Amino acid sequence: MVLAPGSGRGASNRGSSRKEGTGPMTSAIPVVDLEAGAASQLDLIRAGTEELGAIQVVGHGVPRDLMSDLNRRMARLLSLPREQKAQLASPHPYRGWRQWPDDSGRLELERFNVAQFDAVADASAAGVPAEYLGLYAHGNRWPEDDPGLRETAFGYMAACRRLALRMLGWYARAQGLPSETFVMGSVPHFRLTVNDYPTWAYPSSDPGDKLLLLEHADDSAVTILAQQGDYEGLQVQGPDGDWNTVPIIPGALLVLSGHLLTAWTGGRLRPGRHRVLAGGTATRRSTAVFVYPSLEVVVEPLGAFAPFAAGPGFPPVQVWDHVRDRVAGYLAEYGRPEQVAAWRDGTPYVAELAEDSAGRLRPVRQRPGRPARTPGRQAAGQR
Ligand SMILES: O=C(O)CCC(=O)C(=O)O
Ligand SMILES: [Fe+2]
Repeated sequence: MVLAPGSGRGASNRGSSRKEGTGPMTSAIPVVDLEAGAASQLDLIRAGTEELGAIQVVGHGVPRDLMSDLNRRMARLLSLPREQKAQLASPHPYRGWRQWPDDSGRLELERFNVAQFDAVADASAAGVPAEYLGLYAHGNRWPEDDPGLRETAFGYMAACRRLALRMLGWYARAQGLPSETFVMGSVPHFRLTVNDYPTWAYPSSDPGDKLLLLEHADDSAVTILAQQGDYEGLQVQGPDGDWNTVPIIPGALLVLSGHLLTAWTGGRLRPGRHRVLAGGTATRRSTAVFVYPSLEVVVEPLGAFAPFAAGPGFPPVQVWDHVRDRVAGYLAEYGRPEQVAAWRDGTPYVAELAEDSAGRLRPVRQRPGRPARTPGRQAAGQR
């Protein structure tokens, strides 16, 4: 049972199925090239943000070598033997490594999560006020055998945060507003999640009918998402409830609008509702950086969006209040007793998996002298 880390409540993996919203599978996500000058693409940006809450960007300024370096390191980490990865488990559902089985114990998703700061002292040094420091009480978990991962991950998060702020500037301009409209505050909040989905190849189940991550919208302002794999598993919902496949465009990043952007705009910019289908012949990975305004910022419909904000739909919310209770809320709604106990006792949590679950056995060890496996092609090891 998974609550996606960037999701609102209710985005559980429980009972995953592809039943709802079975409209035509189209591919209507706009692709914007920031190098070509976003000013000439404001119509595309407006359509993408008003109708879908999703835009693919190229020419985005996040260095390709940084993206591939992070991807390579994460692929390596996630293909390690399970007992080695378990060393990186945390009591906190959104720190370090964790496997997320469905109700029958079959692995649906494996994650490596990184917070913006390694520890309370780092957050304090960066100017996070004392009253919010508890957010970082559970430190990041880094593998000892890849000391470069930390710097790569932090570099990538910083590049995505810059992109997020740039995109918000363009989103404002596409509405005819100044690019500084969405004020992110002194220390914009962000975090990183790498999702690794197994292939779904059990004798009794049809992968074509399986969702590995249920429909949800992220709770961020925007999320910057990169996807890797050998099939297009991510879909974004359109205004008519139809599902739009997000094509894998090498080097492109998907920018998803989250609930906070919708609240800021009184509903004018819809949240990008998305879900992940099973498929492919290799594990699928995605790397998400969830970007929020600074914790002290209060998000409420801005004056320019007042005409859209009729009714009680968007009460003011401080970002701190929006993020502080995510773990408690998740555990109250979906937590299994052993998960709740691990959180309460401060012990790292490693989920039980069913006998036949993917992700249970050690991956096949590489023989010396053989080239490294292609990232994402560790499906055999997941059985
Ligand atoms: O795997 C994906 O493409 C989407 C992941 C996602 O929605 C999330 O982590 O919130
Ligand atoms: Fe998401």
